[in-house]
Order: sequence, then structure tokens, then C-alpha cells
Amino acid sequence: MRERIGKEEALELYNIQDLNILSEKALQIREKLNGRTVWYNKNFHLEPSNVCMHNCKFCSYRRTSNSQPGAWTMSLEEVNEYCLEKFQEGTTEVHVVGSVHPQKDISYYYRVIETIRKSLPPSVTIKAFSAVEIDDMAKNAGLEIKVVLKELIKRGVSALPGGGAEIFDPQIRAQICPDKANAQRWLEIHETAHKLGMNTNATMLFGHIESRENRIDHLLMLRELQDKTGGFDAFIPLLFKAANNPMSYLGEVDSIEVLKTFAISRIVLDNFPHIKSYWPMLGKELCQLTLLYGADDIDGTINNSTKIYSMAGSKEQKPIMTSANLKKIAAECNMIAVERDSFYNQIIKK
Ligand code: V47
Repeated sequence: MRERIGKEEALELYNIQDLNILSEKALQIREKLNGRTVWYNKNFHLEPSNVCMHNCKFCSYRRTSNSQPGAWTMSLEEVNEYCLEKFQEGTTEVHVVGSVHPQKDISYYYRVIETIRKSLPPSVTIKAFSAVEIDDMAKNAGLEIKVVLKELIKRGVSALPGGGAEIFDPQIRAQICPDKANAQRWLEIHETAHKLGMNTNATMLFGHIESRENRIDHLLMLRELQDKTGGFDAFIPLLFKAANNPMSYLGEVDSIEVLKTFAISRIVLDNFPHIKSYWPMLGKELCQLTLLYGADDIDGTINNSTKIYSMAGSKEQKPIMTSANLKKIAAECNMIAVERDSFYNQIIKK
């Protein structure tokens, strides 16, 4: 059996100059877990509002109130209309993530889910709310996390996205997202979800003020929870995009650092079945390259439904892909795109 990689060894991987070595190591693990498969799904995102009480310095999407230019907050009617507009034949997932609206209480979020459930066929999975949103819903309503998650499940939520993790280190968090759920709370919410039978994802926002050591510590904390629960499906390294936010002065890290971070994530997170490469943030070309550095999932068709990354300067200003586009990305890497549902079951066409 392979020895599990430790912190010092993981950090040393960053010093390898020959990228082929990192690619080879990551591909070995990737192939064992996923063969030559590149998973994708037919999905769209719903971002009910961008008015947020939190003040994350990396965020280009947040507005402080409804009256600010560029702010939106959907009524339930608008949620319904939006779902009907974005749903396409074969859509299997809606990904819901937005903001913590200072004037909306938990009943708004419950009703958003109830509205989505009524608008879309029962076969569509609702993957909803980051741990940060759930934390605030619970605190503001004076409820335990377990209670809120059970209420969401009752209304149709069956998976959690991985947002809000950023970088777990408290000193970095204090500088980039001082006023939201800390690492322990983020991990507790995912652990509770896993115990209730929900699958969840995990993310890491990298390429800003964090060190490589902060990244490795973040990965090791996720690996530890995964050892305990086995409830994570995918890990998604999110590259900091620098336009239109208070951290713009930092610029962005180069593609080599991105590829190294993907490969090292694949190597360290030996108990995560999937590493997802999110093309609306990376752009199609870099996303394709990450397939050679351990990624096995390229998210989905999106149908021009997310603004978080376009507002932060992604080159994908209107993110949309067909199954044919996604298949081409995989085929050009000598891999095979396979359509999946939210739980990584292959979709078999009748
Ligand atoms: O937590 C915000 C990130 C996340 C910026 O679970 C930024 O399948 C880069 O979690 N540059 C939300 N990143 C999105 C998210 C996600 C995305 C795709 C798939 C899944 C999944 C989850 O977006 C936030 C934050 O880390 N983010 N602003 C920015 N300027």
C-alpha cells in the first residue's frame, strides 16, 4: 500500500520544477479512482440575491443593499420564472448559492427551496446553500444546524455545495472574510450534513494572501473529516479572480501555480473520490489542462446562470456549454466525458 503523504512532503511537492512529475503522480491516483472518465452534469445555478451582510474582501459580487447599483434579490415569483427559463431537457441539478441577505430570515430561504421544488421536475436534484449561509440561517433563527438541515431536506435539498471554506487558517480568514463562519463551524456543518446522509463538496479559495502551507493545512483538515465521515464527493480548488474587489491589487497567480495546486490536491486528498475543475472560473483552456493534473470532473453545462466569476473578471462572461463542448474538452485529452447525476451515477440514455 502507498504511504499516505504528510504535511512536509506535500509542501515539498510545490518545489518540483518538472511539472511532468507532478502530472504523472496525480494522474496515477486519478486513473485508479476514475479511469479515463471526465464527469460532467447538466445543471444550472440559481443565485437568489447578491445583497449580503458579510464583507468578504475577495468578493466582486456582493452589494450592501437593494438600492446599490447591480444589486438583485429575487421574489419567489422570479425564482419560479428563472427556474423555468434555465431548465432544459435533461437538466439534473440546480445549484443554489447566493448571499446572506440582511433583511431575509430563514422562512425566505425555505420558501425559495419550496418554489424550486414546485417549478422543476422531481428528478432534478437541489444542491443548496453553502455552510456559511446555513450558519447564518441557523443563528438568526436560534436553531441548531441539525434542525435547519432537516428542514431543508424535508423541502427537497439533497446535497450541499462546497462554498464558504475559503482558507481555514484563522489569521488569513481574519483578513479576507473576518465576519463569517470559521473553519470549525464550516467543518461542523458538513459533518452534520454527512451524518444526516447528505453528500457535500468542499472548496478552497487559493492564489491570494495565503501561503502554500496554509493550503496544505486546509487540505489536511478536509482529509481528516473525510476519514471520519466519507461524506465528501468532490474537492474544488477555486482560483482567486482579481477584478472588481477589495483584493484586486493582488493580481492573479500564474497557471503553473494553478496546475501544481490541482495536482497536489489530488495527491493529498487520497480519500476524496473527485477533484472538480470549475470552468466558469478557470476558463475552458485552463480547465482542460487541469484534467492532466488530477481533475476528473468539469462541473456542467451551467446555461449562463452564474455571475460570481464573471463579475470577478473571468473570461467566461456568459458561461454556457453543451454536452458536445464538454465531450470535446475531454476527448482532446484522450479522455472520455461521462454524464452523471449529482451523486456520480452515470446517466444512461434510454
Ligand atoms: O465560497 C467568491 C468563491 C465560492 C471569488 O460545490 C471566488 O460544486 C474566486 O463554492 N475569485 C462560491 N473565487 C462558489 C462555490 C462553488 C463553485 C462551483 C462548484 C461548487 C460545488 C461550489 O466562490 C465562495 C468563494 O470561495 N469566490 N469570489 C473570486 N473573486
